[in-house]
Amino acid sequence: MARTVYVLNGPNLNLLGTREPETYGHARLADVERLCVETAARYGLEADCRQSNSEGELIDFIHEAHGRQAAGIIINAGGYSHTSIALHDALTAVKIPTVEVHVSNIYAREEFRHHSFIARAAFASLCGFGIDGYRLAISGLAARIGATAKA
Ligand code: CA2
Repeated sequence: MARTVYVLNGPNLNLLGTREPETYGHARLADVERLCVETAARYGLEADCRQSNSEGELIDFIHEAHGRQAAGIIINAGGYSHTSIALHDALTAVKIPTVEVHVSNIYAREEFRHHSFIARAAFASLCGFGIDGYRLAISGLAARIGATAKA
């Protein structure tokens, strides 16, 4: 069974924990990635975490996930969530079970954040749980693909 879960973080998420703590909290991207690695391991999965500020590189990561027969994708596409048909198309093309995550509650924020192109290509979306959303997303993905928690 495929075991690798790609955890993709998009533009500006490398700044997590350094600015706007009232919106994004105090945890840093390194904390997110540690949480993902630990959560994935509970289900016998391996989290391969990537961050890019470039739309094209995020698309390349999605293609790479396909090439490596990844078990799933967790994606926070940041601002590209609201603009990128290209990311939507890449996720739709590879047909890998995908969960969308947002740290903040995008529906409690500006109108322009209320629509996500990623949501249409994902089987689930989570927002507003802070970085715990990544843990919940991996647990939900594990349930979806039949990966059970190890003792
Ligand atoms: O809530 C989320 O996770 C977002 O995907 C974050 C994006 C935003 O454009 C989306 O609407 C919602 C922005 C990421 C910027 O991250 C920063 C973190 C700390 C300081 C500055 C930016």
